[in-house]
Amino acid sequence: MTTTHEAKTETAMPVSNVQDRATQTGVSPADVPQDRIERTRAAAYRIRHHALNMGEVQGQGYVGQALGAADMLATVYGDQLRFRAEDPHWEARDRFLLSTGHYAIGHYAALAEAGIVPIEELETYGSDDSRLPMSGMSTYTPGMEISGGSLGHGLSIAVGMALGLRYQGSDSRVFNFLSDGELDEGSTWEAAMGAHHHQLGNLTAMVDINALQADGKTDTVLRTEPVTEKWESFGWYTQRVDGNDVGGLLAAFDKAAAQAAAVGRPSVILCDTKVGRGVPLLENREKAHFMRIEEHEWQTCREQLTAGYEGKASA
Ligand SMILES: Cc1ncc(C[n+]2csc(CCOP(=O)(O)OP(=O)(O)O)c2C)c(N)n1
Ligand SMILES: [Mg+2]
Repeated sequence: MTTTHEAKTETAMPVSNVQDRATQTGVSPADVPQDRIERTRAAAYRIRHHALNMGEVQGQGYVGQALGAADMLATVYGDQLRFRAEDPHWEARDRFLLSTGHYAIGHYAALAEAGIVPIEELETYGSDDSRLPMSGMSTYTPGMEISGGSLGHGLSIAVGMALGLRYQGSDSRVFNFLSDGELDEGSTWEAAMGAHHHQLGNLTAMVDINALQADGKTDTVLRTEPVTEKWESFGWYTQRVDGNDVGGLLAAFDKAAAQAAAVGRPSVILCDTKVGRGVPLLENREKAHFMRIEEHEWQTCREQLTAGYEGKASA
């Protein structure tokens, strides 16, 4: 590995981010305070940086997805999710379910950023005996609620959890992270129908629409558009945002929370993202689903990431 592995900004998320949900009232990106945007953008930068360092250990991996989804993960973990870093099983926590097991690299980076997994441990990613296997496993990793490698099951589990929490009188929320490939699965739509039927206002789904799947572009594998209308017709409160715009994401998550409390129906945030986002070298790479990155390229990736972040941060 090369040496420059320190993320540029040192401030980490609060170790425990139990927060007053009533304060989250922004309804459009313009309403979201700038310091909240900057804090989330900095967290997303660090998540991307961690993901590059982890990818370098193996020389390859699902790095493009981690870079693309970093803004979504930073928004959820840094701003929305209720958890206690020192007690990942805390009963009153919100649940974050990663149904796309192969996105684990990005999720581990977010868990490290949240203080749930030590940052030093990230370099064990994908190695024998590591708690951080290539595909997310609930029995291995603190904060990993489900084993999600078999795609299309996450939303069904989320529906069950949301129902169970409601029966228990809990105000915990359930967040499910899906990929656009998971929209090919019939089970996703069964779960969507069930969530609406049971008026699960405590459930928020977010879909990473990176327009890519293992076998190629989503619209050539199985066309899922018009995605927004599909979720709407299933009765969900539906928003579609630029998934790489932190201000828009924060506003959308705020609206989802407010909507859920008001009418008790599930929310979905459809996030259009770019694979490899933040690292131009990787943004247009062929075979982006599972990237092979040469030894000499990793440092360039980190430099491009930092240059882009600093440019944005001073804009
Ligand atoms: C039920 C199931 N079918 C097939 C696979 C094989 N598989 C792994 S990743 C993947 C692509 C799914 O699409 P998406 O998550 O959108 O891909 P990405 O954006 O990460 O390229 C597939 C088909 C699987 N893991 N589970
Ligand atoms: Mg995809």
